[in-house]
This record gives sequence, structure tokens and C-alpha cells, in this order.
Amino acid sequence: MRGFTKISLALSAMLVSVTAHADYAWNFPEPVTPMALDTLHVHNKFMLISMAIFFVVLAIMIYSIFAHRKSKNFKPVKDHAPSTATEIFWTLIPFVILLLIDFVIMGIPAYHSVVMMEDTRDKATMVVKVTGSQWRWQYEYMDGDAKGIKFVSNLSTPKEQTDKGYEGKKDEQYLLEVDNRLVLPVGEKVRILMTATDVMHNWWVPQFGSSRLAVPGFLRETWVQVDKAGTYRGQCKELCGKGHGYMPVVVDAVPMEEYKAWVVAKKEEMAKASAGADKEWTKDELVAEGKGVYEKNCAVCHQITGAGLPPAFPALTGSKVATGPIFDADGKYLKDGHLDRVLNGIRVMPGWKALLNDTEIAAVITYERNALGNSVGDVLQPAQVKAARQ
Ligand code: HEC
Ligand SMILES: [Cu+2]
Repeated sequence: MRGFTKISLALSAMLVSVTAHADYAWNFPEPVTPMALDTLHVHNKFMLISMAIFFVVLAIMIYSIFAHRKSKNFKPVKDHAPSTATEIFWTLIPFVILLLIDFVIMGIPAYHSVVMMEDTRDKATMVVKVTGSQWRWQYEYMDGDAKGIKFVSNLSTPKEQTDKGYEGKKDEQYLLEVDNRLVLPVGEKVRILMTATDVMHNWWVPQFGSSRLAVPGFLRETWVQVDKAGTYRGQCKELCGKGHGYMPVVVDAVPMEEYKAWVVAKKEEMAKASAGADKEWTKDELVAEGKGVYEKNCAVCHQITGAGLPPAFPALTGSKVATGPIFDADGKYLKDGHLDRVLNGIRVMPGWKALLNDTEIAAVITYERNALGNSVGDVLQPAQVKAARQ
């Protein structure tokens, strides 16, 4: 009786703690793509089957223990094994049962799910390329009206909130917010091509159910078809270095009309940016623009002040490269010069050619040379960056 009291006390304590957390989401997040729905169904089905097996086995075990207890004078069999026929019989029966469950009852839905995940082309109406880099995502629309739209998506949680010892209020979407969201039309099957520029990353939105490793040097694919409008958030799911926790994914799924309007607006924005590349900028304009570019893209490694984190990440303050020549005596592009380092990168330093436009590169270089404790005094124009790219 005592034992029972103890057990029921413990059980009710557990129940209380469970109900105290009743608002906590124990289940999977709501699936919004056919893939997420299908895999959730498979999961639930498998869970039920495993639980049924668990309870049947447990019941037989408890029954055996109780029915053959000492107080009933059961004598254990010591001196002989049961007949070979019995042994074969009770090995074969569970074997057949499990075979049936594994290959038929679980195998068929699992097979259906896997085939569906792998089929990226059938009925896909658009293609988006997703590139992972340390530590940001880049999106490129490959076809249709949106063809040519390409942008980088950076974490937008203010830097001070992620600093050690920060006590203030954190954003509601802390570490799950970005400056440029991926926008997709609702109900369209989107084929996603995936790659990485440095190490492996994984573009993962839990509510989409699709997750695929982005591997440098490989083009891999998956697909999403978001059936419900809304904003969906995810993260990089492959440990990819120091900034792994700082490369979230934010996707806006919007009705087709809204998507089309977004495409037009985004194209205009891009046209404006490239027009900006042809005009002559003043030093102050470039430094002001460059500060934003620097803090968003470079400060993770080189730090806000430019002091770096030696020996892994060199200081830019006083750096020979960052204060050194950009062009040679004939005004030609200098290999291993400042611009070359930023465009093409070297070793751990990423190349920014594909991630930043001409204005951004000109601005960040002018910023490095005239801020962060440096005062070279010169200016790099976007037009010069444009020319150097060729
Ligand atoms: C992922 C971390 C990382 C990011 C982000 C990064 N850098 Fe670097 N950077 C490095 C490393 C590491 C080196 C040293 C490379 C080497 O020489 O092996 C470096 C070197 C440099 C150098 C040469 C410095 C010297 O004295 O050798 C410049 C200039 C530079 N980075 C500019 C930038 C700019 C501009 C950005 C942003 C647009 C940026 N970096 C973003 C890691 C980074
Ligand atoms: Cu990553």
C-alpha cells in the first residue's frame, strides 16, 4: 500500500508539471506543405504502431511475472530446454509479425513519402537557387518574371542583443529575423536548387518539412509548396562555424497577386541600385553607406571596431592590405590588392563578388580605408568596381 501511495504521488507530481506547461507546443509545428503533412502522417502512424507493440509486449511481460510468482509455488524450469519445435515456433512468429509490420504497414507509406520528397520536378512551376555562406543565405530566382532577382538575406537582430551580458529586452523574433525575406507564391510548387560556397549548411524551415544539406561544389535539390499564406521561420541546421546560430531563414508565402507586385518592386529596386553604380559618389556618401555594409557583413569576423579577433580574423585597423594600394601604378587592377581581397577572398576570408553589388563593395572599401581608425583619404567609385569585375 505504501508503495502505491508513493507511486501515485510521483505520478500526480508529474501530471501537475505537465499541465503547468500546457501552453507549450509539444507537437510538431503546423505543417504547411504537402511534404510536411505527409511526413507528419508517417510519423504519427509509426508512433502508434510502436506504441501498440510496446504495450502488447509489456502486457505479456507483466502477466508472465504475476502469473508465475513464487507465492503461487511456481517452480522454474532448470534442467531441460523446451523442444526444438517450440523454439522455432516462438522465434518464427514474432519474426513474421515484424516483417509484415516493417515492410508492409510501415514500408509502403515511408516509400510513398521518400518518392514524394525526391520528386522535385514534376509540376514545379518555378526554380529558386539557395546558396549558404558563412553566415548568410543568398536567394536567386532562376526563371519566369522573377528571373534575375538575386539578393542576400542577413540576420537583422541588433548586434548588441546577441552580446554577452546583454540584459535588455530582446526582439520578439530574436535570431529569427532577416533584412531580406524570401518571397514565394502560395500553392506553387517551387523547385529549390541548393549549394554552399564554403562549408556545409542546411536550409531548414520546420513547417515545410524539407531539409537538405547544401554542400560546396554540389548542386542539390528539394522543393516546397507552401499551401497557406504566412511568414515561416527556420534556421541553418548544419553546424557551420562560429556564426551558425546567426543565419536564420525567413519566408513570406503570399498570394500570387502580391507575389507579382513584389517581383516588380524588387526589380525596380535592383535597377535603382545599378543606376547608383554609374554615378560619382562623394567620400562621405560612400563612408556612410559602407558603415552599414560593414556592420552587416564583415563585423562578425573583423569586429565592429575593425580590431578583428587575431589570430583567426585579422584586424583591419592598420592592416597593410586594407590601407594598401587598390590599383597599380598604371591604374590597373592589382592582384592581391585591397579590392582583390574583398572581391575574391582568400583562405577563410570569403569572396564578396557574388554577394555584394558594385556600390556596396566600393562603399565598404572606402569605409575600411577612412574609418575603423584608418585614414588613407582616397575613394573607390562603384564604376571602378564594375570595371574591375571584368
Ligand atoms: C567569415 C569571416 C570573415 C568575414 C565575414 C569577412 N572576413 Fe575579411 N578576412 C577574414 C580572414 C580569416 C582574413 C585573413 C585571410 C588570410 O589572409 O588568410 C580576412 C582578411 C581580410 C582583409 C585583408 C586583411 C589583411 O591584413 O590581410 C580585408 C581587407 C578584409 N578581410 C575585408 C573584409 C571585408 C570588407 C569584409 C566584409 C565585406 C570581410 N572582410 C568579411 C575573415 C572574414
Ligand atoms: Cu550554416
